[in-house]
Amino acid sequence: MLCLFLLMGLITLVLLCKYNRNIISMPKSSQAMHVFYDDVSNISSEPKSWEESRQNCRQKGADLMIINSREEQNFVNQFKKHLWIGLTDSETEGTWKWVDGTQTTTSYWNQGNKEPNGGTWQNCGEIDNYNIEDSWNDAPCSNRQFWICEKRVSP
Ligand SMILES: [Ca+2]
Ligand SMILES: [Ca+2]
Ligand SMILES: [Ca+2]
Repeated sequence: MLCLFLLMGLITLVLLCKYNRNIISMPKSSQAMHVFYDDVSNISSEPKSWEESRQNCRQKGADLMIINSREEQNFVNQFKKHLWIGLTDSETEGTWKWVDGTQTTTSYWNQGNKEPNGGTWQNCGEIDNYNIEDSWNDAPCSNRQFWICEKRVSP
């Protein structure tokens, strides 16, 4: 158990050194270890469409962020930016899936704005109204904005 703990610590350290510039944080109670890439404050990056954002994540061996918990939801809200997340209903209108192919179980749509409300012309999920806890909005996938990647590094 102690060895496993030390090993995970070492892996974290190595990753922190390797990706220092892009790593922002890891929610502590995540069951697996996750690395989040910050393309929010990266000056060299420009706003991208959902698909281009996803490609950028995949180039880093990651993917657009999948929000699995209230903790991750709060984490992403704290950037106070409009951000693409790994959520889309492009395949079947109204069926929201994560980039790993799973359907949403827990969701944080902005109920006040009656999201998702965009029908077939809004098929990608974003963090929109970050000042309230439930901040998801469906938006046109071609909109250009920043994004957040998540990489799972658990064994
Ligand atoms: Ca996640
Ligand atoms: Ca839609
Ligand atoms: Ca919408």
